[in-house]
Amino acid sequence: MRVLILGGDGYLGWPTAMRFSARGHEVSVVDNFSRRRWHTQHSTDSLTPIRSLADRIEAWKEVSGKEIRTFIGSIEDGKFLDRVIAETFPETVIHYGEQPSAPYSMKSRATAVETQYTNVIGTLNLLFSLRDRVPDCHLVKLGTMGEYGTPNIDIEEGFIEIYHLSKVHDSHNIHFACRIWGLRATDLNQGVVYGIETEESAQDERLITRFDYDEYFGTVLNRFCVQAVIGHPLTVYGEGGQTRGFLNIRDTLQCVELAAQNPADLGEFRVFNQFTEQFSVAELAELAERSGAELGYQVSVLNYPNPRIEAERHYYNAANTKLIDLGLKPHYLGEELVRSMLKIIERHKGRVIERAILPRTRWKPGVARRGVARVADV
Ligand code: NAD
Ligand code: USQ
Repeated sequence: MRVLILGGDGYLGWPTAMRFSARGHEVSVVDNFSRRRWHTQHSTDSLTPIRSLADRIEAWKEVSGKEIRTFIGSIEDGKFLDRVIAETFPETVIHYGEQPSAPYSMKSRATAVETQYTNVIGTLNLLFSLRDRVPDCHLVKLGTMGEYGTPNIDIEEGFIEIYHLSKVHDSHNIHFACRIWGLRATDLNQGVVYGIETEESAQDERLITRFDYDEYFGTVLNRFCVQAVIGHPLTVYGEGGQTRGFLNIRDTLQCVELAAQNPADLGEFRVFNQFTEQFSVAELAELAERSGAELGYQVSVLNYPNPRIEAERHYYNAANTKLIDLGLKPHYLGEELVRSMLKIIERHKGRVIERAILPRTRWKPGVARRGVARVADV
């Protein structure tokens, strides 16, 4: 299969590129390095010492004997994207190339606008290029379980009440394009991902993917594991009853592969819920505490004022049968898995920038400001 991976330098995109390449597919990746740039702007960095994309691709060729093509540019640049689609003529496009973080989007007006623009306009450009160049191509789009929020009802696999807005706009635009142009797409509403290593990246340290723990881009269990290793209290926001769907990074690769191997029909817009288990934040903190203690770390848990606007105690029951029906074999979370993450983190703990851990961005500024706002506030 000719596979084009958008966001192929990212946490999930790079391991996915290696996975498809290892399986003998013809893989091309697009990235504009915005994720690396956002970290530079905040003086933060991946815990793992990731190589440049060019170096990774060279290392992958050495290890596997396989080539991955790269295109450096932005998805919201229609001309660039159209040229890439015309040159690579993909049968499957896997779209990871977005600004993924809700806290980053809530940082300021500028970052909210940037998020909406890069995500919504990027996907829209993609839909037009697919229509004009490769109308039979299967789009596998990474959405989020956050599209549903935490409604007080069971979450089916489909469309209901909304929360994660740029992703929701994407879903509507993709749905519309399937309906009017007959394109085919799978929207993978993914839960929160944890983990570092995949089968391919474990073969050579130069292939490791990024791993973030800062307030904007680190996801909760990844953050807790880093905090456990460096002796920082685990940052449970609010009561810790927030419950989400979670999955191992290895299962992200499995799910995307299953979706690509079993494409939607022409004109079909499918929605799969991509997670394997549900946990509350407090349960994850307890797991990190227990697993850390077994390795001799002194782990404490603290309830911090919640910087987000979210329910801290709520009903949550989401369906996730469709990928299981296609053959997903989950890697379930347990102490052994957390311990193996802690051991990898231990190797890189000298790189932790502790200042980046505590949340500084409030989703709703506490005090209403009157008069002239400072530039930093807007
Ligand atoms: P990531 O930031 O590591 O990867 C995204 C990549 O896309 C980055 O390398 C970035 O530089 C690139 N990119 C962003 N905007 C781009 C643009 N306009 N043009 C070209 N390249 C661009 O994030 P990730 O964690 O790998 O997430 C990938 C996707 O999966 C996102 O859509 C995210 O919302 C979704 N997702 C992630 C998680 C998670 O827990 N990591 C959970 C659910 C859904
Ligand atoms: N949380 C804490 N402490 C922390 C970090 C997070 O209590 O130190 C809580 C948050 O308040 C939230 C939950 O943990 O209730 C999950 O937060 P997260 O930062 O791990 O994940 P989230 O913001 O939901 O975003 C991540 C990805 C995003 C994807 C989403 C899937 O960054 O791209 O869309 O997971 S989901 O959560 O299912 O919407």
